Amino acid sequence: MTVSTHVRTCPLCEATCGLAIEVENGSVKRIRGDHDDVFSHGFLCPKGSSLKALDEDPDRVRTPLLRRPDGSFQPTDWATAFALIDERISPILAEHGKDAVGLYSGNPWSHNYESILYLPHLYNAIGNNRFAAASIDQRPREIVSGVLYGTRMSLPVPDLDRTDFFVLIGSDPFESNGSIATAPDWPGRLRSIQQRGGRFVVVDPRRSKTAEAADQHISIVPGTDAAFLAAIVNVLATEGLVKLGTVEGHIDGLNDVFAAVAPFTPEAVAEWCGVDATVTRQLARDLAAAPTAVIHGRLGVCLQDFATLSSWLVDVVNVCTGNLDRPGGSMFTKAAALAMNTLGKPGVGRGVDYATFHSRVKGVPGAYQQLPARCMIEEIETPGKGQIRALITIAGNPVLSTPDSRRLATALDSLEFMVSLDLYINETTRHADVILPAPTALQRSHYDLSYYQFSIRNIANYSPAVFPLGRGEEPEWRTISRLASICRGEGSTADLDAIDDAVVRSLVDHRVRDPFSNVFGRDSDELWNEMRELRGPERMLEWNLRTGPYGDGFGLSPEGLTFARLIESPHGIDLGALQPRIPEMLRTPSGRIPLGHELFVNDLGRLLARLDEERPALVLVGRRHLRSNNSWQHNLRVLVKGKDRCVLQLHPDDAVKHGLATGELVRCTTDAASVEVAVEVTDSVPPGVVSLPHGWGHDVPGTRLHVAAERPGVNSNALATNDRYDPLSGNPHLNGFPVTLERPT
Ligand SMILES: Nc1nc2c(c(=O)[nH]1)N[C@H]1C(S)=C(S)[C@@H](COP(=O)(O)OP(=O)(O)OC[C@H]3O[C@@H](n4cnc5c(=O)[nH]c(N)nc54)[C@H](O)[C@@H]3O)O[C@H]1N2
Ligand SMILES: Nc1nc2c(c(=O)[nH]1)N[C@H]1C(S)=C(S)[C@@H](COP(=O)(O)OP(=O)(O)OC[C@H]3O[C@@H](n4cnc5c(=O)[nH]c(N)nc54)[C@H](O)[C@@H]3O)O[C@H]1N2
Ligand code: SF4
Ligand SMILES: [Mo]
Repeated sequence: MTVSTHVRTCPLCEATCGLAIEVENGSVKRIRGDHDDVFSHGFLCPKGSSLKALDEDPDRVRTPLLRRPDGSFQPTDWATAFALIDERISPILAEHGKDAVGLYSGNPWSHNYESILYLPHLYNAIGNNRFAAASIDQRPREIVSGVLYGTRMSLPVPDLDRTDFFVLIGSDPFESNGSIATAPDWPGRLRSIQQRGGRFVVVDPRRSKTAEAADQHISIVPGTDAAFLAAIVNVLATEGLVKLGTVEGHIDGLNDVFAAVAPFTPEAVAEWCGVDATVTRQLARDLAAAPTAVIHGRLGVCLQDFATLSSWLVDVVNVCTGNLDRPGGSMFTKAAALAMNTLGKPGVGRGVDYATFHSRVKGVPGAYQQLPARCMIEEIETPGKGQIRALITIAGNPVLSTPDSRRLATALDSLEFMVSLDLYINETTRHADVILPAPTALQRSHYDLSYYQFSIRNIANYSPAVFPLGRGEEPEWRTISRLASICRGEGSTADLDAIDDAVVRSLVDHRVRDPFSNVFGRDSDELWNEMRELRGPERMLEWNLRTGPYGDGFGLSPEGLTFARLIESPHGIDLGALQPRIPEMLRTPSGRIPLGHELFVNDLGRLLARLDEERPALVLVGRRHLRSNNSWQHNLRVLVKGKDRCVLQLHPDDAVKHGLATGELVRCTTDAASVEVAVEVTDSVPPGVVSLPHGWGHDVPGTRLHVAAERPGVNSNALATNDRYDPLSGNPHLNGFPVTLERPT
């Protein structure tokens, strides 16, 4: 009997916990937290150990599949699958142009460095119809960061371990393990704030698990956060509490901000937000008085009408209280690899790609080479030049995760061709003509390229694959590279290794000519030769680490980071606590922070006009559960066992009003759809608000999800209409939209 222990970073959520995976005779015996991990010190949640069940799930797709006319799927080999994709996609591109092929990439894409490094190949091979889960998630935050700081991933993170006062708005890390602030063990870190004499406050319509643990819970009316935050800025300005601290000399337009928030007194917005003016005033004063403080906004503020405005106001509050870029406040990570805010000339840049192109049908602004995911429906449905005729999905399940899902499902059926790269035949991939399998996390190496960009400490950690790929299995980077090659018109058999060599070689040639790089002026042949042992994503990682801010610069700083050093450090390398980085990290054209940018200031006018509008009697918000992960881990019995999680929570007053009791079915209706769902009566939601988690509704025919289908739940996004969205980001209102309830007949 051979038992070995492998350590690996968990790729399932943003927390990046270290896992210790015991393998016996070629299969996983158990998975525990890695006590030696430099960041997580042994912490893990129930999802971490579910990687075993995922790897062993008999429903998983293991070979390429072709859809038969009756909707069932037939296994095939890779060469046949790629030849068919070429045969179907190439004529569409030739006849209708690059926009005719759309692409949707989902959340697990961002947890997989292979996909992150190779998706750009596919991006460059198609047109504007590129969509991603970011635009049903953090896109508003990315737009704010792009405009204020000059790069998409300059996302300020709360310095959790050093702050004295933490305000969390629209996030429930006791369930989600935190977001845009990568840190294992959020619950422990939040308790530590209290143990060292600090406080944390949660602003959330629901009394979430996190709110229950907080020193104060402010229950806000869904969708009104922008007005609440504007009122905080108003108090800071009018009570003379503004102090900018170290960023003082770098901010532009502050007076424009103060003028624009003048009408938003706590008294003026109290009724709209459902928050007593004294509470708002006190919070503003507490933020100003605390030795260090930070406010952090997440998903609850990103999936609503004023998502971009709210995300901007979060930064305005942090700036005005002197907490931007100081320890204990809101800081910028300096990631070891691929951090845009470490490349090029420090302190100034070209700005970002926002609103430089718009969607064809509705003219919604694009950002970062992508259009909002909500546009996908109308771009498939609407005839004309630029219509999407073929779609590629990679690691995404938009039929459960984007609004008006039933309409999207119909639109997918109207496509001329669809191909999906995924682990399962699910609600989305069942529409595909070809499904290509992806290896599981245990079968690939890992470096958390995305989440180390906004980690609360600077961390670098590489994990090799636990299991090798089996015969007939392809690494995800090669599959993506092959799809890109087909879309570039190179057929289905091009030499991917030669393409990869050419791409990396051109990166090297380019960087040695960059005067701000640590390899400026070097001989590119020499650098190229030093990487000769590596290929694919590992070589890309080596390149980015060595030329990154902690890199060895190919011998320039012998103590610096290399791929080999990561191999020698299986539990990770802690590069230290966050350090102040302004102005060095700025990449805005002006080299300053345009805080009073008209994009945001003007949107306060739109908000002001809204304050007099009548509000719907009942609105729906989402929630997450610790043992669930968006739409896709519901086929793992170890996670879904126990009581049903997809239930509609409603307040006792609303239950009485509608004559409903826990366990009874209710019909929940919007202008998009009606669903019937079991009710849970609870005062954790306020009157006028119901809560239903997303990612359920596993009862559609043609999927292969046997466990999930036993307790399918309902699809909350079938209820969301595609027409309600934040005009600045295109993010849909998946929280806070109106619903009506009735007893089913
Ligand atoms: N109402 C409502 N809707 C929401 C949200 C909400 O809070 N409320 N949250 C939004 C958010 S934050 C997000 S990020 C999106 C998520 O939206 P999506 O990314 O579209 O959905 P997921 O459920 O994450 O689906 C992931 C898919 O990737 C597959 N997969 C898993 N691992 C891999 C892999 O390694 N390789 C490949 N190729 N495939 C893999 C899974 O089988 C699944 O099909 O949902 C959004 N939708
Ligand atoms: N267990 C688990 N963990 C996950 C995921 C998962 O599905 N399950 N998904 C992962 C992903 S993709 C992401 S992006 C992160 C998200 O992580 P978080 O940002 O923590 O998201 P949620 O847990 O959905 O918490 C959002 C909170 O916003 C509240 N809310 C709703 N509407 C409003 C509003 O109008 N204003 C305010 N202030 N609050 C509102 C909701 O009640 C909810 O408590 O979690 C990640 N981690
Ligand atoms: S908290 Fe996130 S990263 Fe940590 S074990 Fe759970 S799913 Fe994995
Ligand atoms: Mo997300």
